[in-house]
Amino acid sequence: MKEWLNTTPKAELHLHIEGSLEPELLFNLAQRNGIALPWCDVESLRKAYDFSNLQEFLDLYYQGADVLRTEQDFYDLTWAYLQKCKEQCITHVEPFFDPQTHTDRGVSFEVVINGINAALKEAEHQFGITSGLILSFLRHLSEEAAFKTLEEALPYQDHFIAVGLDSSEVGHPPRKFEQVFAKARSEGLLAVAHAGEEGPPEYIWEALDLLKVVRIDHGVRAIEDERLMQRLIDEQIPLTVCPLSNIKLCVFDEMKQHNILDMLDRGVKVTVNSDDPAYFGGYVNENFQSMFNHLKMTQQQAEKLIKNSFEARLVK
Ligand code: ES4
Ligand code: ZN
Repeated sequence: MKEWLNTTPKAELHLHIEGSLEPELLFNLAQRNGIALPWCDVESLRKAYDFSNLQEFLDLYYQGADVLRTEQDFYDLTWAYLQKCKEQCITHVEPFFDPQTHTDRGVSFEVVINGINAALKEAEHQFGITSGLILSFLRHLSEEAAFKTLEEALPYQDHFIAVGLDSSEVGHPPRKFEQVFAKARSEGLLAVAHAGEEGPPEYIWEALDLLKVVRIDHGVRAIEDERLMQRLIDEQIPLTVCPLSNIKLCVFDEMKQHNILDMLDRGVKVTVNSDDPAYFGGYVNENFQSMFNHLKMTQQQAEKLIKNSFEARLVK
């Protein structure tokens, strides 16, 4: 099974590039930039990756991102992820980046997007990995702040294809961002949003009806709302599910309880993704491997999940 997994072309549609920052690279970049870290070594940092909810993870994730300062840092971060893609036979990626995480601490938008974009282009050239970048707004910040970010981003529109919505979900419903998503769509961008990870099914309805997203990130709580399930099935709206992430953030207590295969068997267009692989214990193949081990996934189900990912691409 491992051999088949390692050699079958796959796509990844839910990956935060900042969440692919492995502790080793984090320490290297801190040293290169003369930044003091609160952890004494790589092992003690890894030990801190023990979360009981989304917010506990986000606090560490934003702290980790502080070592990213220069265009070269963003290039190296993205390049390391793309090397992993090559190893795991991931041939198409649609990564998120969170510009506000960087611009709010004085790193310019241009530095961030140019570093990421240069690595994506080089990987297409060297490895044939295709990609489409997604600019994600931080939902714990205001809609006005998202508007400012969009304005800054529009001159670089040829470097990204869509807008997304991430960070602390509960208390920050999609409806808070209705106007800025309308503006982004009017500029020709596609829309996706995290919804139904920790938040209720209502947030998934809002993402679809108010933000007009073409894909839902996570969406696992849709299973609590039968009418929503029927809509996802009827309209074949893709969900970018991240099984290991959901276990690490206690959305499900253990992998055995994950609902991804129940959704798949009911006809929902679910896909398998890694979310923040450096923090959650694995890339796409480790997510599939865990599903084989704990959910008794068949190869046929895995093939369908992979096919779904290619069909759910924004860049076709
Ligand atoms: C995230 Cl797992 C998750 N959920 C929401 N926002 C995020 N940003 C990075 N990872
Ligand atoms: Zn995510």
